[in-house]
Amino acid sequence: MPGPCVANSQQTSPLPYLRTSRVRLFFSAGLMAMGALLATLAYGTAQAQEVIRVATYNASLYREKAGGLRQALQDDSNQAAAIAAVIQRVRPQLLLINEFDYDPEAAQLFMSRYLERAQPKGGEAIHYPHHFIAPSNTGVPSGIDLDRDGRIGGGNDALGFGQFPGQYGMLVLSMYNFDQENLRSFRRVLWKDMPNNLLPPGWYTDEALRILPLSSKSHWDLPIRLPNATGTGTVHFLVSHPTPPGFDGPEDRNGRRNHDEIRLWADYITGGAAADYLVDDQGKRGGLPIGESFVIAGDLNADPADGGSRSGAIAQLLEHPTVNSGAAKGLLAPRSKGAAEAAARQGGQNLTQQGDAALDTADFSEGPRGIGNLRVDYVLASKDLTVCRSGVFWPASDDPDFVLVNDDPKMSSDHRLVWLDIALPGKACPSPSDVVAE
Ligand SMILES: [Ca+2]
Ligand SMILES: [Ca+2]
Ligand SMILES: [Ca+2]
Repeated sequence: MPGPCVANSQQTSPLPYLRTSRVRLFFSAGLMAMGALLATLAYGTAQAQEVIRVATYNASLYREKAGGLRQALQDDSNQAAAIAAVIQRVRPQLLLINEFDYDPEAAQLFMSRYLERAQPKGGEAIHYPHHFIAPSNTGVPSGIDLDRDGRIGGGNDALGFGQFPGQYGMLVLSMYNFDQENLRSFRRVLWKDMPNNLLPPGWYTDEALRILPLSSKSHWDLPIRLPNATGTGTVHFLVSHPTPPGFDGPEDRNGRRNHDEIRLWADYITGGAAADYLVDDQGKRGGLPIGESFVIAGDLNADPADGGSRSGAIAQLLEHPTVNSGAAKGLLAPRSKGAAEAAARQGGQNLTQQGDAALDTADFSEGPRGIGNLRVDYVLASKDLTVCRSGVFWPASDDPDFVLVNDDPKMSSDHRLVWLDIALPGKACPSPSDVVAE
């Protein structure tokens, strides 16, 4: 059942389809604590009172036609049930779902018919009082032959690759309220307006450059209000889904766009002059004020060592001076036994990769045109935030949860859920004796 709207949220929000309820926030706090306690027993979850669990999950909840996802969710979708089961096991308080077709009704259906019902192999039902969904550039016709195949139309000529407007969109679910006055989106920033961009030389016409956005889906800054000793503190949830670097030619237009989509957030968290070109869809210029806390989340389609992204693409964030280094590339970087085991079991391209297979987050093909498994899904905290634990939900083959992934993209997704536990403002991490290594 959809949560009731705060009366003025539609008017005050610069972006559509924010649903929130303060009544439910208080009501759900008790349930959340109880759910967290149960989850501690089942899955070793850290205490929700001390930490916030932030996650990203490319859930492959897209379909081939507009309305297809809604239809699939109205019928009983085994795939959606498996995705919900994973979310119920990990129980993040703040979650980005990538590849969720833009459809507010589908978002309601996914919550009410899947997350809010205990799923086979899942945990307790989980209720998110707040969610955010908004239009995506994917599938929006450009009217221009962007891929230069001599015809106008189809997914490759859309503002972002997609068969219909909103395919492969994004959905954010939250236990905490959004700061509705300060939501920002960067869906309309033009690629040509980024200084020193990597636009493929000579590929796009002037006509194309006048309309081609940088963001293939959208980039959202969702300020989340977290409880702290003095009331609330804000963490900016910076979410996106840069285009995959393949599916193009020697001009590497997608690899170049992927690099620059990642750079948008790097410039944003640098702030100052570096972000001066960024004008959000609400008309406000500039990046994140210095000193603000943030968490960057998403399938960023770039592995630090392997795959087809531009050299240094993800390093723009992993090496950024304001990003928590230990949780980005150190001992607290999210990893799993299942990923390491899958790389060895699946062999092929995985055997010649350079990166640590335990850090992989996506089970890609080892076929003739495959690239093997990669680390592409990230939750990156700002340096001022204390990261307590991290993980990737990728069960090993001797784990009963393995059926939720099963080396089969159709079982749930070709990506795995990635999470960080971050100490709430003014709180410390749970004592080391409570910490269970994932
Ligand atoms: Ca074309
Ligand atoms: Ca694979
Ligand atoms: Ca790998």
